[in-house]
Amino acid sequence: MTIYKDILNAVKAQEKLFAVLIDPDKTKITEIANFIERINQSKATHVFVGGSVVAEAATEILVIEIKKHTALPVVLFPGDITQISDRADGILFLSLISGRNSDYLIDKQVKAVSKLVNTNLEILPTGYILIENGIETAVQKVSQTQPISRRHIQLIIDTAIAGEYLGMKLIYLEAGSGATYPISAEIISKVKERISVPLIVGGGISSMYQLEEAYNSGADLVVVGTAFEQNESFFDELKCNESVILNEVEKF
Ligand code: 1GP
Repeated sequence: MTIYKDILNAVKAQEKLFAVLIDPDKTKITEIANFIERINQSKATHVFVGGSVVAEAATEILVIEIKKHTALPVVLFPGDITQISDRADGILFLSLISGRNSDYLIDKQVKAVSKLVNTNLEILPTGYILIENGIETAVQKVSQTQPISRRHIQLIIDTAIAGEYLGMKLIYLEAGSGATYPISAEIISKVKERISVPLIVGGGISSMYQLEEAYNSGADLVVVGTAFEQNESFFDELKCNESVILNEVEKF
């Protein structure tokens, strides 16, 4: 059980964490080795794998291929129980606490148990909070839930605190894949002030400025997916920009 412990240690040491999200549905296996090489050369500390709609078995095939090329922890970020693979190192055990659809609050989690009990995956209980960002995102469509308005900051804070009260070990503020507006600095800093578990932020981050802003506001771990799908040179920015506040995190 090292993934969570390492996240806590990084937070304590004020080191910032960075996850590259790979969507099995949008990734060609033949291009993985090259892509992972770029991840290895960047400041990334984690590889997340998941998507809203993924063909059955695609996740496991992808995870096996990723593990061949990197020592970084591979963490499942599943949109559905079909995306569980014991070839990964851990899983964000998500509950969509911004929504009111019992399927995504508890039902899918119950159904996942029979798969998870036979794996060595490190389970990372995560309060997943979807915040409106200007467009309807895949999470919203698939989960059939409404995101919280980005203007309703007190509700976002209360939802995050409720997640922590329920025992969730991570809070994930999600703007949605390809979001027009990433989570604002104000939301990140206000939530961070009020919770003591590590804070993950993702959705719509596509520039160094946005990445640094998320970290400066209090994000402990930032997730980026679409920016790499659209523009792999984002890796070069991550590698070359020495002003970036990302600190080296010891590889696992
Ligand atoms: C989506 O938070 C992640 O679930 C990452 O979003 O693809 O917009 O980087 P992007």
